[in-house]
Amino acid sequence: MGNMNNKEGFFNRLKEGLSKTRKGFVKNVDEMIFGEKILSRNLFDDLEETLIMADLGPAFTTELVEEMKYRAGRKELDRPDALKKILKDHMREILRDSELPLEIPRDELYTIMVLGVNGTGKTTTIGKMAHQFKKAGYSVILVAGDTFRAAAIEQLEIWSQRVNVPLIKQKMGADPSAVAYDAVHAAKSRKANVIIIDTAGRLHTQTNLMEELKKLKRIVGREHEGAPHETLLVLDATTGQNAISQAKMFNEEIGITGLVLTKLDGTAKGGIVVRIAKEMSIPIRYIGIGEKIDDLRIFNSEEFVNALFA
Ligand SMILES: Nc1nc2c(ncn2[C@@H]2O[C@H](COP(=O)(O)OP(=O)(O)O)[C@@H](O)[C@H]2O)c(=O)[nH]1
Ligand SMILES: [Mg+2]
Repeated sequence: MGNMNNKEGFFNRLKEGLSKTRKGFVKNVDEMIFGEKILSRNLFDDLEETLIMADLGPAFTTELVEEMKYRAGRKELDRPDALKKILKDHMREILRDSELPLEIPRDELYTIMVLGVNGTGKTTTIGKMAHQFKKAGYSVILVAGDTFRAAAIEQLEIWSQRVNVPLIKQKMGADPSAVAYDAVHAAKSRKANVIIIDTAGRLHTQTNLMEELKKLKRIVGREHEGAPHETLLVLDATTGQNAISQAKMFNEEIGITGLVLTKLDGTAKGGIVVRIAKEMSIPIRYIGIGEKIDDLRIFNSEEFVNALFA
């Protein structure tokens, strides 16, 4: 019973985190369909506009509306509310392809490098991940690879104290590769399971940042075979098209193996998750639904769609 309540509380918190998108996009869809007795051209146009507004993206939207029109033409849809089921089913189908949670082995060193533009939520996500990993019984080491600002090192240090995991750091301005080098060796001698490396995110168009990140990746790989096992890009869901451009840019330059979409609680355009799933073939590992320590969720397509339409 207690477990039941826990599960329910967990789901309710996700619902709450997605409430802006539900109140915006889902409510719009409902209002549009409600009271309509026939499937009309206008209805399809309105729906198309709503999906675009909620950032589900042109590829998904066009495909979906085309299918709806096709099925309406074949008289397979009797009432407007049949559209909502098609929308949900399509979302599920697209999102399922992007669902692939991280699998971290128990008895080997696993290295995660966290990338992203300033302010997307890298450091916060690292703190939340460290908390989850620790709860799951892994020994974690955090690495202050954003040496560009003193405040960035301090922020990660606060998380390391809060979660009670060690931090490897050097002074501000130090070479991030040198910090990561130390961390890999510390992890080996302490027999730690997981290393999470924070990085700087000043302007992604700056070539020297990309060079620095490439070097960091190379050094980590040189010091430990197969590392980094995960190159995780953190995207701010409130930034829409920018998030897509950043994903493409970082993927071309560095190679990205997983995505995190943060701040879904802060936007009515949570459809961006669908857009990213449709346009990028990189798994979405986590979603951020708030600033608190438990507000990072392993991405689960079914849960996401259910919470959105609940
Ligand atoms: N509402 C909300 N805020 C978040 C989330 N993730 C991060 N933040 C906030 O975003 C701001 C920037 O985060 P930070 O981790 O410093 O970003 P970084 O520059 O990429 O390291 C902080 O105020 C965080 O608390 C989220 O999922 N939801
Ligand atoms: Mg940071």
